Amino acid sequence: HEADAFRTDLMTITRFVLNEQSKHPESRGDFSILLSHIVLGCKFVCAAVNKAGLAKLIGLAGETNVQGEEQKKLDVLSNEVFVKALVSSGRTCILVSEEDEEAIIVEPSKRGKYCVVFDPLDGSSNIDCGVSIGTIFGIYMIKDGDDPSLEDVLQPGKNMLAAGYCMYGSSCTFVLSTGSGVNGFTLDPSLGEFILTHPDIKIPKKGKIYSVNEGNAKNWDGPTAKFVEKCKYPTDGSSAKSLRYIGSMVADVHRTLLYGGVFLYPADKKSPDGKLRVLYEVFPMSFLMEQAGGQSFTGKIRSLDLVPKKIHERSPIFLGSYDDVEEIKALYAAEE
Ligand code: AHM
Ligand code: MG
Repeated sequence: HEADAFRTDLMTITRFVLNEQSKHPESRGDFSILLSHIVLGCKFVCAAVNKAGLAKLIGLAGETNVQGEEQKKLDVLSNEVFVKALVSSGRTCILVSEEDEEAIIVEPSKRGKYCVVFDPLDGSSNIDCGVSIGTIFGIYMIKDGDDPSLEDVLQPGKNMLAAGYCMYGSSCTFVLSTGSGVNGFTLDPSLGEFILTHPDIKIPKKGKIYSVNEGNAKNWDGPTAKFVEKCKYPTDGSSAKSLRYIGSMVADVHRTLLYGGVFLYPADKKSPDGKLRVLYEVFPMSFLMEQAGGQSFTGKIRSLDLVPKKIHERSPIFLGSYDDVEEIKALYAAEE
């Protein structure tokens, strides 16, 4: 039986990626190697997050990161682990991390053809109270192999080869797309391996949940305000949506992917570009959403069509179930 097969014929993430790779005879395994280093980083962070309360790892590191936020020890640690894991893979040439103001150009002897953009530990406000946090990443391929430059990462999200996230929640879940669907893996702590538990994830076409920081409502623009009003007081006879908001993008997007609905971090009068960062938050999550059959919209265009000018650029984002995002698009179109 299928259930039995699952239990005794374990599809680890390594086996899964090697299988995918064998469909491309020209591939030399570089992507699998890169991914195994990302997975190692996630396992390390998962262990650190689980021990944080005990080990007193949490608390201020006494530094301020590039966005002027207080940096927690776990953020610093996670960033160091990912940078070292990515450089030592020998498969990367340029790295952009939320925690580093400048892009990291990998030294020539350790260079490969991949560019990785990542947020090593997202959801910083949830660290100290033990609520879900996560790592987000996106992968591009360098244009000119010998000379990595910022241009290699200042590309629209649709040029990404792969994207994913790891959620450190009630279980540790790794969600990945290499451009042919979305698959979810759960860490079996006794094996130290991610096992395929959510094959070919598809987001419901329409959802019953909306997810937004409503504390910002007084500063929203017309279409965002109208959409949220419609979620609460639908005028088409449908039932009202439920509100769920964790304040960790990975957890809010993960729930949206599995249960359907919409997650939004819109523009507001105080932050006309919203809060979330294009390269390592908006793009990877938009890539996954589209691969799962959903949509992602900036309020103006398809999110993956954005062309970032700066590595830490921000953008408003509306993502989730296809039909729900259609409604948001219609409200913005009516505004024009
Ligand atoms: P961070 O990089 O400081 O962790 O901020 C990003 C997080 C996202 O995970 C989340 O979606 C958002 O900030 C929540 O913001 P807010 O607290 O304004 O609702
Ligand atoms: Mg972040």
